[in-house]
Order: sequence, then C-alpha cells, then structure tokens
Amino acid sequence: MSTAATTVGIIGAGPAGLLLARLLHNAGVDSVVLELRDRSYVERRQRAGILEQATVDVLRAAGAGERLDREGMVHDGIELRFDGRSHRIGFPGPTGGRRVTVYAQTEVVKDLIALQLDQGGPLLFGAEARTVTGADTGRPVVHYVRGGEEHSLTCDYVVGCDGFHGVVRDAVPPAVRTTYERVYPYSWLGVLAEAPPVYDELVYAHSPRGFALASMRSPEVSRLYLQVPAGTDPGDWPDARVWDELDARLALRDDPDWKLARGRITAKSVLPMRSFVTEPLRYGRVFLAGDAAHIVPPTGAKGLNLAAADVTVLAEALVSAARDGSAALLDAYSDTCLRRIWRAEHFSYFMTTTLHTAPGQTPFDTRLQLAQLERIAASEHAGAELAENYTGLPLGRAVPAPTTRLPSGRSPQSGQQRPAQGGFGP
Ligand code: RFL
Ligand code: PHB
Repeated sequence: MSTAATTVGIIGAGPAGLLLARLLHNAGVDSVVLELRDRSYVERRQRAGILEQATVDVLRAAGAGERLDREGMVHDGIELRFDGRSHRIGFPGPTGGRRVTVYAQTEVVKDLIALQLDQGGPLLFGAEARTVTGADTGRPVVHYVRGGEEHSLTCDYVVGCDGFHGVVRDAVPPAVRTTYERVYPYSWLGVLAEAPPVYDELVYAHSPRGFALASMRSPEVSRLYLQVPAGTDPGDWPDARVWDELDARLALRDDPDWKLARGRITAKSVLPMRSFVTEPLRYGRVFLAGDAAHIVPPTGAKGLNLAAADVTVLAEALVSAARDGSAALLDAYSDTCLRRIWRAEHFSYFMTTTLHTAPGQTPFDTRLQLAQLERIAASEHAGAELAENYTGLPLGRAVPAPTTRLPSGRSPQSGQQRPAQGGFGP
C-alpha cells in the first residue's frame, strides 16, 4: 500500500478529466489523473464527433488545437431529411457566426493524452478508483488499485470525471443527492465505414422506418447510425442489412435511384439512449463533471461539449481557490453548470423524441413530429432556435443566471450576476 498527495485528484481520462488536467497544468496547479483502462483502449473508444464552437475555442486556448485546426472539418449547417425531402438548417446567420467542427472524440483524447504525458502531471493508466473518503473534510482521499496493489491519493480536491459507470458519484451521500432519469425504448446501431460521407454536412433523417444519422470522420470515412429496438444484438445486423436500411431511411422522393456509397464496415456497436442528471455537482471537496454527472441521448451531439464546458468552469474555480484561497467560484460551480446542463438535456430530448419513432407511436404522434420538423424548416425563428442550441451557448454566458426584471426591462444593479468567466474561456 502506497500513499501520495496532490492538489487535484482527477478520476477518469476521458475528455473531461484530460481537459481539466490540461487547464490546471497551464495555470500551474498540479493534479494526478487515475484511469481504469489502458491507453490504447481509451484512445480507440468510438464516441462523439461534433465539437461546438466553444469547445474548439477552449481546446485551442489550452494548447490542444493544432491538429484539430488542421484536420477538423468545419460545418456551417446540418440537413434535416423528413417525408423524403431535404431541408438545410444554416448556423452562422442566426447565431452570430457560430459553426461546429467534425473532429472525433478519439482524436481529442489522443491529443490531450500526448500533451499530458509530454508536459503535464502524472496520468496513471490501469488505476481503478474504488472509493473516495473524507469528501466533507479538508483532505479527501482516493483509494485505488493498480497492478494488483492498493494505493491512496490524498488531495485538496477530488473531481469525478469517471463517466456514467464511475464510483465518485457515490461519495455524495444519498440524502443530499437528487437524480433525474429517462431511459428511451430504442438504441442506436453505430457503424464506422470506409465510405465517403453521404453529403458534405450531417444528415438527420426522420422516416417511417425510424431515425438515421449520416455523419463522418474524414472525406473517406463515414460514421452512420440507425435507430434499433433497445436490446438489439449487433449480430442481427449483417453489413448488407445496415446499408439497405440506411438507403431506405435516407431515401429521397425526388431522386428514387439515390443510394449511399458503400464500403467496408470496420466497427459496429449498439448504444443505449438515456437522459440522466444528478444534483448537486459538488459535495464538500468532491466535484462531478461530464458523464459522471449527466448523460444525454446523442441526437443533439451535446455530451462531449457539456463535459468540456463543466471542466472549463471548474478549472477556473479550482485555480481561484488554489491561488487566492477564494471559494466563491467553487461554490457557484454546481448552479452555473446545471443551467447549461438542463438546456442541453431539453434540446437532446427534443431532438430525440422529434426524430425517432417510439414503439407504439400512433399516426397522430407522427403527424405532430412532421409538423414540428416542417416548422423548423420553414420558419427562420424555429430554425434559429435549433441552430443556437446545436452550435451551443458561448462559454461564460452559458444560460444567464435569473435576474429580477425591473419595470423598465433592465436588470437591477445588485442583480445576481454570474461571476465573470475568463482565464480559460474564449
Ligand atoms: P468518459 O468519456 O466516459 O470518460 C470516463 C473515463 O473514466 C474512466 N473510469 C475510471 N477511471 C478510474 N477509476 C474508475 N473507477 C473509473 N470508472 C471509469 C473510464 O475508463 C473513462 O476513460 O466521460 P467524460 O470524460 O465525461 O466524456 C463524456 C463523453 O465521452 C460523452 O458525453 C460523449 O461521448 C457523448 N457523445 C457525444 N457528445 C458530443 O458532444 N457530441 C457527439 O457528437 C456525441 N456523440 C456520444 C456521441 C456518445 C456516444 N455513445 C457511445 C454513448 C455518440 C455516441 C455513439
Ligand atoms: C458522430 O459523428 O458520432 C455524431 C454526430 C452527431 C450526433 C451524434 C454522433 O448527434
């Protein structure tokens, strides 16, 4: 059994933990990252593909933007396909110039791991956190196992970036914790294919056969998703069935001969869909960030971006506490992030329930979905609402804290202003 100490103990080397470690390192605050899996597993896990403008900006500001700027594909809109027709929703016009970037989570993680190993503090792979004790004391302790041996890490602060199945959430006593959850009755079958993208932007398709999404990883590689029943075995989906179903769900009325370009499928998996939030994001000196605190169904492309937003806010708060002993930003962390989180929860739920076909869905339900999609396609205002949510709120102006409205429409001088962001944000 060995013991060590650090300022910030970070559990999990996904995007949340790695970006937090990087931001702290840049500000001169030391940390140790403990990661259950080995490096190649973490670097290969196929997940998100879309980075909001604010996520790109924070990665750049953190010194992790070099390859992203070279290889990321900037997109100015998406295509909604329903009733056999395409409708483009443009982003920069209604959002004051915001766009999204297609750059896979695998690449973000590779870039951050390389920087951490080269310049940052310790990043220990194969280190499984078991428990965190003393959350409500001045020195919480992480108990972990590595190489079959037990170790402990004493910290000023512990941050659970250990994803939905992590253990740090359990350091928050049930009596102070509230969780909100919705499990959807369908999953996504996701494939990676050596085939050029369907179109130069992402296509989100509503069809009588269920939802389909055509995304991409590069000009030569497609990332494609199909709605399937919850509990589907990927073995029931041989490659030809995947392609046929994509052709059927993405079909265009005016071009009945249109088909996807097919290629070798190199990965295939089924992903359950869930919405989940635990509140608060802090107990004593233990904090939660990213998927450890909240899950969204992937239809809104929000999970990775929320994780980046959480740790951007948290890094600034930890630096302020470590440098000046000021607890104000740490005290505000949970409320600050929860406003953005609930906005993203709503958008992800909205995108999911508007585009998927639920078991037992009635023709009435389908007509309502199509009416909503038509409204988004036809109305500048409804399109702008989607564009604003999809491209994400700028960091630092997440969702403004509620202020009392004066009769004149101006905020009171003493209104609850969110503490100024700065330092890490754009
Ligand atoms: P992660 O990435 O799950 O990382 C958690 C890390 O913690 C480790 N861990 C432990 N380490 C030590 N001790 C323990 N006891 C531990 N328990 C766990 C794990 O091994 C892991 O390395 O969480 P993080 O960092 O919060 O990042 C969240 C994102 O990964 C996630 O929200 C996104 O991938 C969600 N998501 C998307 N988000 C977007 O913003 N845009 C997208 O386009 C998008 N597409 C997606 C997605 C998620 C998907 N899946 C697989 C659900 C598409 C899909 C298909
Ligand atoms: C992806 O490229 O993996 C991706 C894109 C958009 C989503 C979800 C996943 O909404």
